Order: sequence, then C-alpha cells, then structure tokens
Amino acid sequence: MKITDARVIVCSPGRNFVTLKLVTEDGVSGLGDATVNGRELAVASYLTDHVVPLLIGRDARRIEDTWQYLYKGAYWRRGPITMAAIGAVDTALWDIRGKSLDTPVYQLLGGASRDAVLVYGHANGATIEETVAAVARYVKLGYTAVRAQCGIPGLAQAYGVGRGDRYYEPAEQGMPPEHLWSSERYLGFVPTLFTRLRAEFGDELHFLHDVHHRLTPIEAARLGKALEPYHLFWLEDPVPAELQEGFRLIRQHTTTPLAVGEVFNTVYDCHRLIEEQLIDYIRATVVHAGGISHLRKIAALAELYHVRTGCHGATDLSPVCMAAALHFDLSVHNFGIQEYMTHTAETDRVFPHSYRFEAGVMHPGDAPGLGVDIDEALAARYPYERAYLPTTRKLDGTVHSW
Ligand code: EZ4
Ligand code: CO
Repeated sequence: MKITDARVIVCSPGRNFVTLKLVTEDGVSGLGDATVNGRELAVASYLTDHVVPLLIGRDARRIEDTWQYLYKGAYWRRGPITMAAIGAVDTALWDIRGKSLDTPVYQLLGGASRDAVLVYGHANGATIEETVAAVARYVKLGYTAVRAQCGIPGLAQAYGVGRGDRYYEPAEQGMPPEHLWSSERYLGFVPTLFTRLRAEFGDELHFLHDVHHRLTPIEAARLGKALEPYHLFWLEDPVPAELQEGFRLIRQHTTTPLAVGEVFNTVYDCHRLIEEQLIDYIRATVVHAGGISHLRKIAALAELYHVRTGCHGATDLSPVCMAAALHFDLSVHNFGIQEYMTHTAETDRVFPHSYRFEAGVMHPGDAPGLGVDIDEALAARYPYERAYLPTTRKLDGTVHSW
C-alpha cells in the first residue's frame, strides 16, 4: 500500500490551520493536523520541502517505522516544528490504516476503555459576575467540568478572557499585541474568583484554571495552597516547564492537582515530571507531541506513575487533531479529561467530522479512520492570514512568558 500523493493544505476558516493529506495507490486518503499557532508556514515548509519527498513510495502500513525514520533520520531531533510535522504524518497514517481496514482508529488502539470522553469547556468573563454567568451557561449545556478564567482588576488584559462567549481566540492578525502582567495582582485576585464560584455552584462541579506559565515555583506553591479549599480538578501550567525539577518545590507545598504539557513535543520534555510524580495530568497532544504513536508512549509511561492524560484541545488544534485526540482518549486506560473548545462554524464546514458532544462528554464516532475530512475546495476560499499570539511584559516593561 504505497503512498502516491502527499500535499499540505494551509487555510484560514476563522484561524490558520495546516493540514497534511496523504493518498495511497489504492485511493485511500488520510489527514494529519500540523498547526503550530503563529508559526504555521514553518511547518508547511518543513513538510512540503523536506518530508513529502521522503513519503512518496513508502508503505503506508509501516506507521512506527515511518515515525522512527522521520525522527532519527532527520538528525536534528525534537522541537515544535519537527514534531508537528512528524505528528501530522503519523496521524494521517493511522487514518489511512483505519479506513483501509474499515474500522475507527480507536479500535486499532485497543478498543474503547470507556463509554465516552469527559470534556471541559472554557468559561470566562471580564469580571467575576460575567465568569459566573459563563459557567452557568456551560452547566446548562451539560458540562460537568469547566475551566474558569477572569479579568484581573488593575490589568487591561488577562489570558483566557476573549471577545466572545464560547469562543476564545488569542491569535491576532497584524503584529503581536503586548499585554501587561502583574503576578502580585493576579495572585491577590484568583482565590476570590474561586470562593465565589464554589459559593454559586456548590461542591460537585469540576473547576479547572490555567495560569498559562506566568508564575515562579514559590508563587505557584502559594496559589495552589490558597486554592486548596476549592479543590480544583487541576491547576494548569503554573510555571514555564523547561525546568522539570522546578515542580518539586510546588509539589512540596500543595495538594492542588497540577496539569502541564500543552507545549511539550516529546516524552523527554516530561519524563522527570512523570517519574517523580510531580504532576497529576499530562497535557501533551497529538499534533504537538509527535502524533498518536508518540502520545501513546507518553501515556504508557504516565500510567506507571498515576499520571493521567488531559490533552490540549484549544481552537488552534484543528478538527483533525480533535478527532485523533478523541480516539486516543477513548482507548488509553489512564485518560483523565479532554479540553474542548468549539471551532467556528466556518472551520466545522471545512472539516466535516463524525465526533460529537452530548451532555458533557464526547465520542469520536464510528466512521472508519479518524472520521474527519477536509473540503479542499472550501478550504481554498480561506487563504492563510498572518497572525501572532500576544506577547507579555511586566508592569516595568520586562518581557514575561505569555
Ligand atoms: O494558549 O492553544 O489550555 N489552553 C491554552 C491555549 C493556548 C493556545 C496557544 O496556541 O493554554 O489557549
Ligand atoms: Co493551557
């Protein structure tokens, strides 16, 4: 089953996506997501200029061999661009395998370990009142887990607080906006938000919160401790995670569960976090961590250390990645939760899919392969538009992590 065609489709139905489409000699096609938010064209070139020539004529059934060939054969290993490109190839090959065997991908991954996949939605508002109202809307839709973000008094912008209600899109066209940040103002405010949310919604609803890499370990320890009475499902990305051992300090001080990993590319970014049990949820995902094959290896290591999965699922991960994540989530034993942000209607039309949401859970559907397609004619009507994620400075002008 030889690969005879491979092409990269860049489109912007509301935001930019990079999609790899592989076609075999039997006419079976497969899709992989290769989107790296704000650096899309780098992955498109990596694929078109360097990977596609290596794929033509290869046996599409040799998924693991192809992964190792692209990883070890490049010499320059790891990094978000390389791993997104390899992840796209891997995902497309699983899609092809499922379609050629007429079975959904999760059946190739060991079958369903659960009936459906628990997801969390994003509630946010400029004020606590707005955030309370947003959480209420998610509860009404059947969600039992909700991420809550809120504007911070004294700061003009806050991560996670968008322009629309069910739609947060941080990337903006034009040059990157600069946001101002104060850890002091943030740390002083966040416990107030969760005091109010617990008072309003009681004890059962799962609450999550994303710090988005902004604190130091000792600040994160203070926040985790302050939030213990509200028993979060998780506190996400409390500090930048290049320094894995930095999490020891946080762990010594708080029982608030920690989730990390949306920017991780390989198991080498998180093996110490996992083996030392410094985190509770690993958030690596299909597109940014080398595809379904490599993500399964990360999950297998995590399973040994009581760490569960919590795949990243923001809108910059295309419906192709969302479908792949749901097949992974349904099958791995140590699944924890899946992030779910709804895409725009244009995006959903460009990528018709069989996955579905109902009453707080999702299912990938039983279409063969991943159960997601791309309408290439429609995609061509939404050309790439340069966009950047924001950058952040502290109040004194020092560059800070966004
Ligand atoms: O900022 O996907 O948990 N979700 C997040 C996302 C990320 C974006 C970056 O491209 O942190 O909103
Ligand atoms: Co996050």
